[in-house]
Amino acid sequence: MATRDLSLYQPDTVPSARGMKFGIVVSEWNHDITGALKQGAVDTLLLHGAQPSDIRVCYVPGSFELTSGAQCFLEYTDVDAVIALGCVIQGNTPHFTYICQGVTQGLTRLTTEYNIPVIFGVLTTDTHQQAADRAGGVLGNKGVEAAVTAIKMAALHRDFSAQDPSET
Ligand code: DLZ
Repeated sequence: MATRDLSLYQPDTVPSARGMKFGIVVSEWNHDITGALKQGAVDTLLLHGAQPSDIRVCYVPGSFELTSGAQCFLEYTDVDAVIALGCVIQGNTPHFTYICQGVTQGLTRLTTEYNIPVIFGVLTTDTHQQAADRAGGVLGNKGVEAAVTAIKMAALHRDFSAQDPSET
């Protein structure tokens, strides 16, 4: 099995997150995993300059509800990006497929409808061990990757929205 930390990145390639606002929506299902993802995301946002008061976390029952939780941030707050964190583990029924399809399509729809980055930080694995490996284990922490992606996308949106159209 590969043991490369997939979350390794060059910190100096990440823009400053100072002044950016983030919403993090966390699924309670498989909470040992999603709690670790949340910790990785929060630590990473802080490391890159986000203020604790600019990071708001909310919880939803399962990954299927991540879309609705993300929509609350987009509709009722002025976040620069939303990070959706969940963990869906394959069982013996097609439930896995329906949840994964639902949340993927839901988050994709939101990010285009609101034109605000919504980051997909959902682990979709066959086993609990595979999830643990990616939630602070030997393969890194998907929450870290989601936070880095959120900062980069928020910076991209800020750059474009600050541009004078006559100068492009
Ligand atoms: C029902 C269910 C099952 C079987 N498995 C998971 C899972 O592995 N990960 C997860 O985040 N949520 C799971 N859920 C709950 C659904 O996401 C959702 O909360 C319920 O179907 C209610 O809409």
